[in-house]
Amino acid sequence: MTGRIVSWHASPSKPRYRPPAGAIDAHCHVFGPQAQFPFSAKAKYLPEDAGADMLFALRDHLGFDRNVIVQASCHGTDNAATLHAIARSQGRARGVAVVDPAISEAELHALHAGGIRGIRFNFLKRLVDDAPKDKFLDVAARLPAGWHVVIYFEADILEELRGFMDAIRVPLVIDHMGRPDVAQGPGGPDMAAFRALLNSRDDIWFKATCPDRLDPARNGKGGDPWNAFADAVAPLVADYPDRVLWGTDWPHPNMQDAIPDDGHLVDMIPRIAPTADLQHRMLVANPMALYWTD
Ligand code: 0GY
Repeated sequence: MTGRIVSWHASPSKPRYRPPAGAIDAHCHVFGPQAQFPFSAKAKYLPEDAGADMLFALRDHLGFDRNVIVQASCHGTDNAATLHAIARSQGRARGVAVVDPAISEAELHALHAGGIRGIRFNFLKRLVDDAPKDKFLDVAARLPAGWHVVIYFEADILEELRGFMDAIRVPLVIDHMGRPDVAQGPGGPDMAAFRALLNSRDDIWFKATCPDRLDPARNGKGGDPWNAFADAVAPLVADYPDRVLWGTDWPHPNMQDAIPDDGHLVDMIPRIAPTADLQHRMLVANPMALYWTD
């Protein structure tokens, strides 16, 4: 791979929407800095550095208080960059790790001490070489108390993953709602399948994230204001208000051809969560319950 990628907006706008006090960006990443935290030899993309200080400057610019940093695939199972960012946050960040399923109990507890509260299983073939379900189930059964599993998959494999997800006995958090085709509308087959998953147990949470990935019409260019995303996602937030999280997805891995303006992403919040009560649950109460109970 040659040429490191920039996938984030250089000067995101100031959002018109002001998040409530204590608001948490519950899906973001850090990249490097590479000199200190090299990328994985198996990385499928090679980004420019986007480290903790950049993330925290964006947090303040957008009016947020805290971050949940999700280990990005470009760092493989070495969580040092994520742990470093959490350590620099003065208690204002927690994280989700990606681990070798053979990880020891002692290493899991060291991650807990470093602010990790979950692990992520990534099923996107363009991001990871393999996703061994049997090994994932083994490690999911050995997590420290209070942890959860974050799963990233696309809508076309939801049914195939149902048995696997059923077998995980800790709470699940689904990245980007399992990437439904929002153009199908709120009652389309992808949203119906996702609702069936949510209805199958009461400890599955989801991130109402990524209009830029799911509804690529706008992406910082003005024009179509992500209407399909708002139409499909607002009913889901209304129906599952205690199970929804929100995040920027900064630095937007792999979005270099359609980089979203983070201010515009924040301005989507009142369109999917129109009341102060919904906003407080999605941005404060729900992520606090998952990430800051101890
Ligand atoms: C996201 C989405 C993507 C990338 C990763 O770990 C990653 O590299 O999650 C993607 O390319 O869809 O949520 O960050």
